[in-house]
Amino acid sequence: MKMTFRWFGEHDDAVPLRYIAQIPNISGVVTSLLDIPAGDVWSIARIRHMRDTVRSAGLTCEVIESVNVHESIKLGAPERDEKIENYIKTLRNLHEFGIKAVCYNFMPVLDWVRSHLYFDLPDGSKTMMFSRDFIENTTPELLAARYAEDSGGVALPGWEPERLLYITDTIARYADMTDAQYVANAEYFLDAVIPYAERYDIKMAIHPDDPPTKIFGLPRLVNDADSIARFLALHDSPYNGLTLCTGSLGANPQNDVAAIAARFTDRIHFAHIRNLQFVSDTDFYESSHQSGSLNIYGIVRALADNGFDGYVRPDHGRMIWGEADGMAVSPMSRTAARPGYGLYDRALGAAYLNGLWDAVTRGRVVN
Ligand SMILES: [Mn+2]
Repeated sequence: MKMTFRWFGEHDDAVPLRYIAQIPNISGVVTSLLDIPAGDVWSIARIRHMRDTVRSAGLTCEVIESVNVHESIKLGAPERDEKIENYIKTLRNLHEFGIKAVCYNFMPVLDWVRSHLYFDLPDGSKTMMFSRDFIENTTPELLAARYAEDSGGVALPGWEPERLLYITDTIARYADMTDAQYVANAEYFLDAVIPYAERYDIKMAIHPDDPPTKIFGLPRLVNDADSIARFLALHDSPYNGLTLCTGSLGANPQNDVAAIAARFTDRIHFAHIRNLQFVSDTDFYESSHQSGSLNIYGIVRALADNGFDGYVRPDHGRMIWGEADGMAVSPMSRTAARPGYGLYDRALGAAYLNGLWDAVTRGRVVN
C-alpha cells in the first residue's frame, strides 16, 4: 500500500506540498493539469514541470487524477477517434515521466454531484452532503450556479467552466442513449486505449459513478459489483482496472464495499477511502474517516487480506479547525481550500488509514 494525498497543483491548491510531505507515511501526491481541456494532449514540458515541482518537495508523482475523457468519446460521436488518439499521446508522455496509474471517470457531462458543499455539522465542522430530494427538484444549471457561488469562484474538478457552458446542450445529446449504447462506447474507448496502457505500463483505474445512482436521467456505467465485473470484462487486462472509491460505492446502502474490495483486489490500482453518514436510505453527509456508516476497518482489511499493493489516498474530509472560515492554510496561497479537500481532516484520515493498515498487516508478509 502506497499512501498518497490529492494535490491540485501549485496555482490551484491552498495546501502547500511541504505540508503534505509532513504527514506520516505519505509517499507522493496524486495530481493533474486542471487547465488542459479534456481531449487535448498533455505536453512533455507541462508534465515535466508538474513532476519536478512535486519531486522538489520530496514526494513522488506516480498517479494522475484525472486525465479526463472527452465528451465525444462518451457520446460515441465522430470526433472520438481523434480525441482517443490524443488520450494515447498523453499516456505516452506521462510514461516518459514515470506515471504508473491514471484515474479517470466515464460519467456523462457531470462529474460528482452533491446538494450541499458546506453543510453545517453540530460540532461546528462543515462537510459535503447529498440529498436525493434536493437533486430531484433542481436542474444541472442551477446546481452549477450554486457550486460556483458556494466555492467562491474556485473551478471544481468535474465542474470546470468550459464544461458548464455546454451543459444543457450536452445533456440533451444523451436523451436517446440506452445503457447498452453507453457500455459499447466505453468498450470502444478501452479497446483503443488499454493496449497502449499496457505498452506504457500505466494502470488505468476507472472511478465509479458518484453518486452510484441515476442523476438527471443520464446513463450510468460503474456503480456496483455487477457493473464493475461487466466493465472489467469489456477489455480483460490488468491494465483495465478500478479506483475503489468507498464513498461513491458506499452511497448505495445495497453495496457491500468490503466484499467489492475483496472480490476485485487484483484489478484495484488506486483506492479513495472515506466514510459517510447516512441520514436516510438516500441521503448522507461526508463524515470523518473513522466515524460513519461504512466499515472502513473491514474495507482496509479486505484489501490487505487479498494482497493489495496499489495506491491509496484519504478522500474527502470535513472542514475543521477553521479551514472553511477563511483561515488560509498557507499565507502564500491564492485560493481557498476546496470543499472536501482541506488539509486537516484528510491528514487525520491518512493517519487513521495508516493505523488500520499497520494493525492488520504487522507480522504478516504482505506487499
Ligand atoms: Mn473518489
